Amino acid sequence: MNTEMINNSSGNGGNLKIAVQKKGRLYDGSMSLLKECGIDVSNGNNQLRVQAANFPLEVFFLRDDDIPEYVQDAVVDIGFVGENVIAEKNKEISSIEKLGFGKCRLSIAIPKNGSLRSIDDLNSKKIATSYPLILSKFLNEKKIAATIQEISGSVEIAPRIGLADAICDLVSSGSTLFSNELTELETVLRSEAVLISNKNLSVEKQNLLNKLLFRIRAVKKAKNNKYVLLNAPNDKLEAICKLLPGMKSPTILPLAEKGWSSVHSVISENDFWNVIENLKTNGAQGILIIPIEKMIV
Ligand code: PRT
Ligand code: ZN
Repeated sequence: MNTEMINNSSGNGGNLKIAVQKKGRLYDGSMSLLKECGIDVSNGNNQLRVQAANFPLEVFFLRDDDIPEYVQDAVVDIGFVGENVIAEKNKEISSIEKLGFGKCRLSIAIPKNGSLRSIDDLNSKKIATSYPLILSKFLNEKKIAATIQEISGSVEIAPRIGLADAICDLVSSGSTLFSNELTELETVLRSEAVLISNKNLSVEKQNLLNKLLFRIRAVKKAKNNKYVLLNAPNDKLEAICKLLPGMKSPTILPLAEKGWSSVHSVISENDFWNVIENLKTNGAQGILIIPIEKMIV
């Protein structure tokens, strides 16, 4: 598919055009996020582009590698794509917001039982990768003189077939490395899906992007927080409230049983278990944790 096909396929100038990976690891996360933002997009017939039913958004389904260039060239206005692809393609685009899915790392990996031990051992060795630009920057920074062997897929088999001494590839669970008897030596880049944008959006499109961004942030915030309800003896309320800053401050309601209150608040997913343990040691009882659907602060 080429740029002209996409340009010719769209007649509606009032729409914000978003590029989403057609199929692959970012597809589900991208489509769920749009859904959670209340935007209905059906991609039943494997189409190139789909108009959202209830938001001025046109979704283009593309290969992830093409997304930064299409955003730079204003073929589409915005896109969901991995930070690894953004760094490798090195286009003139703005990264707007991390999206919390598609998390992985680009790592150098070496044969488990080989002679390589540290990144300095990579001097004058050959490293296979699909990320030559990111890897060459990394090697330059570390002053390592290795040869980069660019390959487009199945990077993990390169050492076994004698094509390279090490690899630089994406890792998430680590099971691909494990089953190929490779081990991680160094993380080169951490990545997740991000929302990117063209640098020269019209005011109208910028307003639509702001609307979408408002929804994305509400969805993200809700995912990172939980609603907590608990009962506490009144003499412990002060200590418990200090553990629960909430959105403004916790809501406190008297219980039917004298001397006890119900406390409602919001806690962050990050320090969730610590806070729960501290609440318990400070006398909280009957703690209920409830997921939040959207959170607007
Ligand atoms: O067709 P198209 O070009 O759109 O798709 P693609 O095949 O290039 O990409 P795809 O779908 O594999 O990945 C899309 C994006 O998902 C990547 O650019 C990353 O931003 C992100 N992502 C997250 C990953 C992984 N995790 C991942 N584990 N992309 C690839 N992998 C591969 C990795 O290359 C290796 O082969 O999975 C294997 C390792 O996984 P583990 O779990 O065994 O460690
Ligand atoms: Zn790709």
